[in-house]
Amino acid sequence: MYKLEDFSISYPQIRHPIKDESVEFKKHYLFVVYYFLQKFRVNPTVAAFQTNSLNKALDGPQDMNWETLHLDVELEKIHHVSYGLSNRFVYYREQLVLDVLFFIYPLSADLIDLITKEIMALLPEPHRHGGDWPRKSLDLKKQILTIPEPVRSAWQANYLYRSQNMRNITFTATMSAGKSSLINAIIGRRIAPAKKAACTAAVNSYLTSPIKSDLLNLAIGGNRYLNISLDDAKDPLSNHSENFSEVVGRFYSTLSDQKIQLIDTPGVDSVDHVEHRDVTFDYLKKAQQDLLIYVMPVSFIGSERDFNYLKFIKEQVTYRRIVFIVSMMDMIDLEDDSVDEILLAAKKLLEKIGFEHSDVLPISAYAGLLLKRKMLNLALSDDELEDAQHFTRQFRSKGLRLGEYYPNWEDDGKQIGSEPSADQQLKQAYLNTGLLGFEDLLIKDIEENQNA
Ligand SMILES: Nc1nc2c(ncn2[C@@H]2O[C@H](COP(=O)(O)OP(=O)(O)OP(=O)(O)O)[C@@H](O)[C@H]2O)c(=O)[nH]1
Ligand SMILES: [Mg+2]
Repeated sequence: MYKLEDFSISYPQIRHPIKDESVEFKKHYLFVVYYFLQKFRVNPTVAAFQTNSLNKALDGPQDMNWETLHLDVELEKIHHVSYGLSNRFVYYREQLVLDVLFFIYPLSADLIDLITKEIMALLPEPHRHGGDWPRKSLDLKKQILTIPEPVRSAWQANYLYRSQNMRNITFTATMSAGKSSLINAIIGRRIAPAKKAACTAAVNSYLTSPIKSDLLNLAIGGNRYLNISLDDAKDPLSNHSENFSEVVGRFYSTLSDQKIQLIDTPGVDSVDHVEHRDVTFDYLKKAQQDLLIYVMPVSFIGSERDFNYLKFIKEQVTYRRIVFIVSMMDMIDLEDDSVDEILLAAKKLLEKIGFEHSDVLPISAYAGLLLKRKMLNLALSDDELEDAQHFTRQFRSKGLRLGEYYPNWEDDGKQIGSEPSADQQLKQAYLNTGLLGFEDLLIKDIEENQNA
């Protein structure tokens, strides 16, 4: 069997050297890649997915079903001089070895030699010398990769990612507290469905991918949706009746190189959907949680809803660490409230239940998402642009420097001249939403517990 995590690795979408070759040649080339992937420990379904991701970079034949092709028949064609394919294979042999090795993990020196030898054996007699150049080019331990950019960075990101243990970060709260919105802010994209009414109905995980592609892979029940756009993912993600779903895709985040999954859970106190509570309770009680993020909406600090749910967590859920987030901080009115007072009220409630000396940190996920997207030049609607402008002003006021509440806070926003430039203003406002501080806290936690 395979896990959705297996679909986190696809071929980088670079201009591939064989892109201008004939479709016939590309088909044989891809088949050889597929053949070696499934031969060397990649599950056939995953091998087909990975081969198709390479096919995308090659602009190759449409709708190929690699699993139905036979090596003997294909080799016959490759060796047949009239096809003119052998010469092309000789010419591209090094690239072919690299393409196969990209997907195989873990790679050892012996395995690199073995795969090189087997691929060379497909070539006409005088060209079978493989030698040790692949092993020498791919010294992954020392990170010496004598292959040109941008493939080199893709190799490094791929292997760094695969060498890590998967870390789980679980978000939980009462209904409409802003869990899904906070996850979207970290991802930098609105993947998790979020709205005012009870929304999240299943435990949904969002896994990082080291590959810089905007396409997503989904697993919902027994169904797989591979290489689909965010727009195409929305419907299957919002309308299914499974208790669990997984999404793999690129995060626009300082966390994007970490091997993590953000786990979104349904709000626990919907009167219309009491079953949501059971889905979350079952999930939280099933095993010890790693890092648990409890989200409290600023407008309801000290509410009975939180009191009851927090008591349940204290008594029945085990976790390595819990962090409390006060969300939707853009909604506070600085004339009536101060961040310090709000955090104090939250801490008092927590102490009553027995959560002493906890991290209680403020954030505006919505402002964080918009300002992050603006800084990264990612698309924003007209309304979002207007909100982003508003947040750039709002989050530069003295009373809303939320980033300062996070550990390891550093303000390196040096100002040139007396008036900060538009870029500096945007950056200051972004830091003040608390989102970067929160991502930083998660990274430090992951790094400190890498071997846990
Ligand atoms: N102004 C503002 N609104 C927010 C923020 N975060 C979330 N919201 C809004 O609050 C509502 C609920 O947010 P969700 O992210 O769906 O909350 P949730 O906790 O995932 O809700 P359930 O899945 O139903 O339990 C949505 O309308 C969001 O747009 C924020 O930082 N600022
Ligand atoms: Mg939700």
